[in-house]
Amino acid sequence: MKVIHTGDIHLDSKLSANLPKDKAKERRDEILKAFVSLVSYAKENGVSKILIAGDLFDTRNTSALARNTFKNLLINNPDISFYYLRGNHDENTAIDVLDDKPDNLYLFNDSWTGYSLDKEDKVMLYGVELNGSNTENVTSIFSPDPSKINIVMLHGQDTETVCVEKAETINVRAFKNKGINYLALGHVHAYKSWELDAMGKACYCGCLEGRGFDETGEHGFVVLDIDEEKGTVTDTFVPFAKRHLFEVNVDVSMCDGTLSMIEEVKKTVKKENITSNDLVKIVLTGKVDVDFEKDTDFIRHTLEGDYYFVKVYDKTEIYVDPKDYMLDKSLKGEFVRQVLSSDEISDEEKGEVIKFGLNALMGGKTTL
Ligand SMILES: [Mn+2]
Repeated sequence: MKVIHTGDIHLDSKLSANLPKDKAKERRDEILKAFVSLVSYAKENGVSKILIAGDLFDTRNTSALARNTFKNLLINNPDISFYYLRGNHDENTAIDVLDDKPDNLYLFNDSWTGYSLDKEDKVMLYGVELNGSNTENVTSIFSPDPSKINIVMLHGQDTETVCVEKAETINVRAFKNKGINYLALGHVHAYKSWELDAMGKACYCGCLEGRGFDETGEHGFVVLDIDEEKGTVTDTFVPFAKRHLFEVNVDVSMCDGTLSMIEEVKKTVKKENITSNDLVKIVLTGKVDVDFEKDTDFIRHTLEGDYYFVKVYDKTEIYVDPKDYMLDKSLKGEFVRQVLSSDEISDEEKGEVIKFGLNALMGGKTTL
């Protein structure tokens, strides 16, 4: 039996943090298309069950397009069973399809629910939707039949992976030695798989498509090949994302202006395996002179034809050599010396303050 483990699809994500309106809409459509393609993959590859480990939708306000697409995928694929465990982003979105819930949609609630995945009851799927009050004792009361193949689905943050977003915590260690063959987890958006104990594995399937630059790397889903006779579960990650996100640091300390920065950026970016379908965030780093000429818009405009989306983020620091101003008796010298010796301005801010101050003293235009 073949089973897909997916999750964190976040249909209808706004995606407006980086992308302009038209591209955000295009990416939203691509994420929905990725889910449609996943179901086609299941059909073409003899996968009869799809486990959705939470966060199918991004917010409570889902579009009619996303809701209807999900519902029609269920109706049009009666031979595939969908097991949908709601995550912290799903809220009541599943209820939209519940009025006339298709027979092949299986849901979970805040106490343990078990489904038999095969006719002989050899393969079991268990899941519980975690919330503030049940998280503590769900593990202690859980004891599956060790003679069966046991898959457990949960959505939450394992105690060993750092994640910024708030979610229910899963003490993965407490699931050790309980006869679990595969712990299908959702919430962490990067694929991660590790040994749960001597017999089982734990795995975050990650999201289908990266959305922001905190979701770089490969994305896809996991296919479980379950041998009911031998009692084994083999898990394989299937890369599936149409586009990838890259964050590339470029040290421009040795550059002498915008044009040479572009050369340096191109040289650095070339070392990565980035295609024209991808989204790239260039982070300029290093130390540059006060009067260094740089135009990040020009860098972006030069590169943007080569990729789906380019963002240039300037993290360079301004280098000021106090020796250059030590003997300078002018107002400029006095200003630089005062800023450098100030306890009220942080070292990181000093460069910027000097840059704007000198610019103003020299009669240049200053935009804060
Ligand atoms: Mn998520």
